[in-house]
Amino acid sequence: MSVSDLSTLQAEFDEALSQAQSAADLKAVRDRFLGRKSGRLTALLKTLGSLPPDERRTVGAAVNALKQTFEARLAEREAAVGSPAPFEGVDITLPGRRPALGRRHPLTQVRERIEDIFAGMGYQIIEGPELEDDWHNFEALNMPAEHPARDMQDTLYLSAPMPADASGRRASLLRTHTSGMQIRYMEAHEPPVRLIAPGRVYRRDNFDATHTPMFTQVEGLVVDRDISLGDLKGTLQVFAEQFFGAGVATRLRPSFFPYTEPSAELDVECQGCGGRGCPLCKYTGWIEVLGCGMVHPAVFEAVGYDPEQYTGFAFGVGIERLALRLYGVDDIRMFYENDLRFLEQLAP
Ligand code: 2U9
Repeated sequence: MSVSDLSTLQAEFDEALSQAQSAADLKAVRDRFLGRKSGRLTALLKTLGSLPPDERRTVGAAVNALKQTFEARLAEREAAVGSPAPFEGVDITLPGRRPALGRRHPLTQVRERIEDIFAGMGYQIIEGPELEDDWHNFEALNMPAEHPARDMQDTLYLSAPMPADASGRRASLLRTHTSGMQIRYMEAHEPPVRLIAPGRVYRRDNFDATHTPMFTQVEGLVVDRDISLGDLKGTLQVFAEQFFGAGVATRLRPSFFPYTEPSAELDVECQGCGGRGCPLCKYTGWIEVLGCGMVHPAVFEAVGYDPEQYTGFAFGVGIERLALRLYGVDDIRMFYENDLRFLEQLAP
C-alpha cells in the first residue's frame, strides 16, 4: 500500500460523494468506504499490521487522516440532505393487510340476545358464585336430602366444603343450575321479583356429542301477586317472537321439575322446515327451547314468602342446546374447540 493508493481511494470517494443525492445514497457511500465489515478504508486499516513498523506509522497516520476527512465530508452532506424519510425504500402504494376482526363466540351471542330481550321487558340481570351450598342449590328448591338430583352420579362435589360464609353456609358443590342465585335474591328482597340469572353450571356428565360437564344457562323468575300461567305463556311468546321472528308458533308440553308445579317445556316451530319436518327437528316439526313452570309453593316457603299471597313463574334455557338447534350443529364439543373455521360460519 502506498500514499498513491490513498489518493486513488480519495478520488473514488469524491466521485461517489458527488453523485450521492439522497440520505440513502449517502448511507451507501458510508457503507462502501467506512463500513465496519467491508468498507474500503476499514480494509486498509486492517492491513496496517503487516507493514514494517516505521512504514506502519506514516501510512497509518495518512489512513487515519483520510478516515477523518471522509467522516467530515459525509457528515457535512448528511446534514445538508437531512435524515432519511421514514418511508424511504418502502413502497407506500402497496395495499395494506386487513387486520382480522374478532367477534363474540356464538354461545355468548345467544346468551346476550336472550339477556337483551328480557332486559327490554324490565328484568334485572343477576349473577353469583359457581361454588354453591346445599341449601341454595337443592334444599330451598324442593330437592331435600335423598332427592335423586343430589346423587354423586349427577352433581360435582368439592372434596372438602369451603369455609362458612357470613350466614354460616359452606359451599360444597359446583352449582347444577343458577337457581341458587334466585333463592339468594328472594331471601334478601320482598316481591315483586323480575329477574334473569345467566351463568355457567356443572353436571357430572361425560364430554360427548350431546353432553358437556359444564354448560351455560339463563334462568328467569317472576314473583308478584296474581302471576298466572297465562303470564308465563304470554312472556314466553314475546320472547320466542323476538328471538326467532314475529308470528313464530309455540306450544307448551307438560313436564316435571321439582321446583315448579305445573311444569312444562316450550317448543317452537322448527326453523329449518317451518314445521313440516326435517332432520333438524327429527321430523317432529318442533324444536325444544326451554323448561318452565309456576314456582312450587315449597320454594316460596323456603325463602319466607307467603305462598297464599304470592305466585310466580320460572324458566330455564340451556344455551348450548339451544345453539345446537338454532345452527343445526350436531356435536356440542364444536363450541369449545375454538376452531375459527367452525365459529366463523355460525355467527356474524
Ligand atoms: C327458582 C324457582 C324455579 C327454573 C327452571 C327449568 C324449568 C328448566 C332446564 C333447561 C335446560 C335446565 O339448562 S337446562 O338443563 N331448566 O327446564 N328451569 S323451571 O326454575 C326455577 C328457578 C329458580 C327460585
